This record gives sequence, structure tokens and C-alpha cells, in this order.
Amino acid sequence: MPSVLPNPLIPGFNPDPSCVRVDDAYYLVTSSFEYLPGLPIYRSEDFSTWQHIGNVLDRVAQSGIADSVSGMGAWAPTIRYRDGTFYVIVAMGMSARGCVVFAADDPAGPWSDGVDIPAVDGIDPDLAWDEDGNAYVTYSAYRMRGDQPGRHDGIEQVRVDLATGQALEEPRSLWSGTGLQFPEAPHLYRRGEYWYLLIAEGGTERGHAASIARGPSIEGPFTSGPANPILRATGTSRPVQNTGHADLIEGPDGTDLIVALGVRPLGTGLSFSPLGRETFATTVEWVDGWPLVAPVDLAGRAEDFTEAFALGDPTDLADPGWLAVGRLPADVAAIEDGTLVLTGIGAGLDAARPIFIGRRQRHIDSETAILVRPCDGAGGLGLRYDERFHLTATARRGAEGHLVVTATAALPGIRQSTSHTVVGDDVELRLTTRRPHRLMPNDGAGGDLITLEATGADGATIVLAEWDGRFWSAETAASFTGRVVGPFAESGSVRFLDFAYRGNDAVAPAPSTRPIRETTHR
Ligand code: 6LW
Repeated sequence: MPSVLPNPLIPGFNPDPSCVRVDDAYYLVTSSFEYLPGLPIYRSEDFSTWQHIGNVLDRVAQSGIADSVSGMGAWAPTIRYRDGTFYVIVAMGMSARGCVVFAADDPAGPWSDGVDIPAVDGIDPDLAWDEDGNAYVTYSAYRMRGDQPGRHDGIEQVRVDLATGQALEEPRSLWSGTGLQFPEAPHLYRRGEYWYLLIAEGGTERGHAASIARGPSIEGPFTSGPANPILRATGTSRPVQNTGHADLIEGPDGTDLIVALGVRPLGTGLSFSPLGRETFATTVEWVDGWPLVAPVDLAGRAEDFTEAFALGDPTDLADPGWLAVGRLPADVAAIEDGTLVLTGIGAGLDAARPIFIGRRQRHIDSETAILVRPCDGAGGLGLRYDERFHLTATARRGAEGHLVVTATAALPGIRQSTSHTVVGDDVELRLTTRRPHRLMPNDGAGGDLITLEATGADGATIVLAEWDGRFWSAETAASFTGRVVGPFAESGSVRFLDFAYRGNDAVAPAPSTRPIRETTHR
């Protein structure tokens, strides 16, 4: 394990991490809400380099989220392992399925159809087994059903039969936390003579925290730790805020670690997090039988991260990192005649189920480019928080040999569009995000700078729009998710080629590259 853990550990929209170690490998799962495939599984052997190896939810019927509204769907999974089987237990917020436990022999998949656990009326389920092998689901009793949805009854627990999903007792109240808002994200661990109950509290925004209690058995009674909350960044000048929702794990060198969610806000007063909630890690020390958690440091990987898909071959869509809303990317997009084809439905990213596939934006300094051939349709490159907060560059046919490219900023009830003409039948669209630097007027106020550009067949580049990224940040969108960037179609059949993403977490932005065409600026 490196002496400094890279942080974010798993960048981009990856909240609510849970991690298990099996032999010499780690498997980590995060929330995915309305997106499919859902519940990404990342694997590492050194706890530093993580590979996205698959997703738990890879069938629409299995996922139970086909009708989920944005921000609902697959919330806060827990991954555990026992007797040769991996388990992921999750609550489907306000969705067709409630609490479900999925199983797999190989965490890369396939995962089972899942067993529903109807007794659990809440979120953030944990799965643990006592010394006799009884299975317990411990969860946050934030009511999703009944006549009082949204009521919070603290942390509850129920013993279950995992094979049938049936409860073997009435759910019992376990702990209500230290008094902060929303006790949630419980995880149970046996260590020495105690059972430890780690929870999150304070709400998932700036007040977010993790607290701990311990007791003599898996059923408690639990006594609050002496130094709660054991993890909390609010009110500090730490660059990683909202730290909480954590899971404990032993690192490769025997050091205890936690994985936790956090955000990277930009700005000095009110601040804004472009990418939403990401996965971070830090170290844990045990003192007098209680864990002390080191603050979460920012330690971005310095090297450039790049990924590229020609989009000419169906295997390009098999990569587990492509996302679509409530449907699988392969049900939204097709590869035909060596190009990706998206066929519009008369609405762009405003649609609840847009014709859009995208990837997590993982770096504050990033660049995404794609070549668009609109044929007789309209479509282009978009950045989505949800159907109310998004931005797009849309290409459509103009005068003979020309395309019209329209940049649109969409916020609830507000639209701003500007159009430009480019030469050719296809156009490279490029979305660049940059952290503010000192000369920018919005520097202290936070937010990145988002630029949309178009490069025509003559190599001339037009800046379509420059926008203040505060509008597409987790705080403004009040979103549980993050930015997802990729191609979309509004109408007709639109063809796409050569998707390229480049990002860098070094503080100083690297000079821009032109991934597809050699360009000259107009
Ligand atoms: C999740 C809860 C939370 O269920 O936010 O930060 C909710 N924690 O634990 C959605 O991710």
C-alpha cells in the first residue's frame, strides 16, 4: 500500500462506498440511483489502483429501477462475503423493489435476481452474521412506505432468512446515534470482545459525519463512543468536505482504513462541488478499544487519465462504465456500420428517460470530445445532473455543407441557447471543465468553468459557450448523483464516433489537447 492513499480513491459520482476484502483482493461498491447498469463494483489488490470490473444491476427487471425518478433507485449498498458467496444488499429508494440482497460467486458478475426483504422499511441496509451464522440486516429506518414516508426512526435491525428474505423476528430499534440528523449507513463489525456499530449522521451535506458505538453482541445494547463524531469535516478548511457514510476495512499492510464519501468543493465561502459525492479513504488507529479516524486528505493522482472509445464496434459499449437513465446503454444505443447510433424521441436531456449514454466525469479539470454526424437528426454532447440540470451542444444540418451547433444551458425554468454555424457534415464537440484560477470573477464564489467548443471539417474551432459550473454542481442541483457526460440524440438518427475523455487531478491544469482534430481557433 502506498504511504499516501490517492484521494479521491474512486473519483466521480461514486457515493456511499462499501468494501470487502477476500483473500488478497478488495471489492468496493457504490450507489448508482436512476442509472443502469447500477451498483458498480471496483477491484483492487493494492488499495490504490482500482478497476471497474462489473455492475450488480445489469438487467432492467432485476434492477427494479425502470420507473425510478432521478435521485431515487439504488441507494447505499453494502458488500460482504461469506462461505464462497459475495452479497450486495441495497435499498431501492421509492422503487418497485424495496430492500434486496443480491448474490454472486464472482463479483464481476453475473449477480443473482435478488431476494426481496419486505420487513425492511428503510434505507442503507447492512448485512452481518453473528457467531452462530444468523444473518442480520441493520438499516436506517427512514420510512419509504406506509402513511408517513420520510419519518425517521433511527437505526433498526432484523434477523432474516437470506434464502427466502423472510424476517425471523419483528424489527428492533438498535441505536439512534448521537442526536445529529439522519442516523444512517450502519455497518456492523466484530472486533475482539465487542461488536461495533459504525453509522453516518448529520445529513449527507456539509454536516455529514460518522459515529461509532459498541456493545457485547450483534444485537447490542450499543453504547456511544467517547469521541463522536469520529469523522467530520464541517467548519474546517479541509479540501474534502461532507465526509461520512463510511465502511471499515483492513488495508493490505494490516493498517485499518475506512472508505467514506466526500466532496471536493470549490470556493471559499459557500462552495460548490462539480462532481458530486466521491469515494475517499483514510486511516484508522485503535485507542482504548475505539477507532480514531485521520481526516481525509486530498491527494489526487498526478498523472493524466485518458480513455477513448472509437464507437465503431459493439464491444465499445461493453465497457462497464457506460451509463443510461433507467435503461441499459445497449437498449438506448446501437453500433451500426461502424458508428454509434442514437435515435431521438423529440426531447433531449429534458426527458425523464433521455436517449443518452454517458460516463462519470471524474476530474475537476477534464475534457470530453466526440465526433457527431447528425445526418437528418439533431444530437450532440451533453452533461447531465438530472432532467432539470443539464447542458448540451446539439448539432443539426444547416445550409448545404454546413451544420448548426446550438449550446443550451438548462436549469429549472430557465433556458439559454446560442447557435453557430460550422463547415462540414460532421463536427467535433468538446466539453472542457477547469477549476477557477485567480483572475476569474467567480473565483472566491467557487464553481468550475465549463466551456463548449465545436470544430468543423475545416479545423476551425468555435467557442459555443462558457458557463459558471456552480449551476451544475451537487449543491445547486441538490443531487445525490454527479455529472455524467456523453452523447445524446434529440430527434432522428444521429451518428457518433471517437469518444475521448481526459482528466487530471493535479492542481495546475495541464495544457489542453485536441484529441480528434488538429484545430485553429477562430
Ligand atoms: C444514502 C444515505 C446517504 O441512502 O445519502 O450520505 C443517501 N448518505 O446514506 C443517498 O446516497
